[in-house]
Amino acid sequence: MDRTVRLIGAPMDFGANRRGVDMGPSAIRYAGLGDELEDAGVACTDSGDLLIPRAEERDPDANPPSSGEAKFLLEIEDVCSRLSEQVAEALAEGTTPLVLGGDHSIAIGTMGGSARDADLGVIWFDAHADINTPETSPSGNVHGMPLAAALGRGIFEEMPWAHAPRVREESVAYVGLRSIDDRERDAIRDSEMTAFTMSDIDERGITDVVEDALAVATDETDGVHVSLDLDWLDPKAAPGVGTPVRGGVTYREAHSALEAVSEFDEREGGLRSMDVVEVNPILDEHNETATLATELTASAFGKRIL
Ligand code: HAR
Ligand code: MN
Ligand code: MN
Ligand code: MN
Repeated sequence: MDRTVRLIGAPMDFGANRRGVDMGPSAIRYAGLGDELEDAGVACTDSGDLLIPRAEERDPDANPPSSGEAKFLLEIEDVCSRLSEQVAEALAEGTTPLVLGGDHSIAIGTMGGSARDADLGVIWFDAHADINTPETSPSGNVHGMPLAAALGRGIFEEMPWAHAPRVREESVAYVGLRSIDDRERDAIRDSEMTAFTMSDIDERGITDVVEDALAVATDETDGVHVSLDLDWLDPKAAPGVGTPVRGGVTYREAHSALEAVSEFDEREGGLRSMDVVEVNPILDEHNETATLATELTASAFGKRIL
């Protein structure tokens, strides 16, 4: 396939509690992402990193009262608005945007840009549901909110930079959930989203689950956004993340899942954008998690053993 992937670095950690994910884009590039993608048979260009202020210079609580308890929401709005422009531009130029995080709040910008001119399905590979709103969040950390933002839930409905009207609940599928807040559980149950937990993967196997998730995300959409949070994996495979949760997918399951994404894409097309988030080099061991992020991304874009 003639595809050019455009890397966009978003070294932002405003959405997370623990510092360090701002180094994710460097660590992932250093692990050889460009070469891996070329091995996968796609061309690769790099737009470099978005310029992001240091958290030390900012006040997490400088938000207008209308934004509730979400920390650094003004900064996140600024970064995600700029990211959304770059993602839309990459697509308009015929390339596939691949955004390197950064914490998961950057996905607000990626989905916003990717859904600007298309009905967008979403596959959310994550231990967490990321469906809190500023009203429900137990932490105030926006990396626990990006799906709620894109779907325009709660006060995000009033925030055009966050709400992506062309992402519909029916087109969102979670894969691998295992850490959900009570109010998130209620939100998922009351929604049209599809959620596959780790138990579903235990019972049915990863390939079947991912096929179903792809069916959800491609039904009556123009393309799919894949959001890969590295804490989706078991911490044994991916130690370099800020919020590890035991009982995640294995190295092999993760590869199978992303290979299934690319096989589907080869058959039917539709992989429109991707982000790779929550790699924390400070907590990592010898850049293992960044290397894994790189390998999994290459699998998603078609790298095969044989
Ligand atoms: N649900 C918790 C909260 O809202 C923890 C959230 C997030 N951590 C992540 N997201 N890494 O995937 O604070
Ligand atoms: Mn997440
Ligand atoms: Mn997570
Ligand atoms: Mn909506």
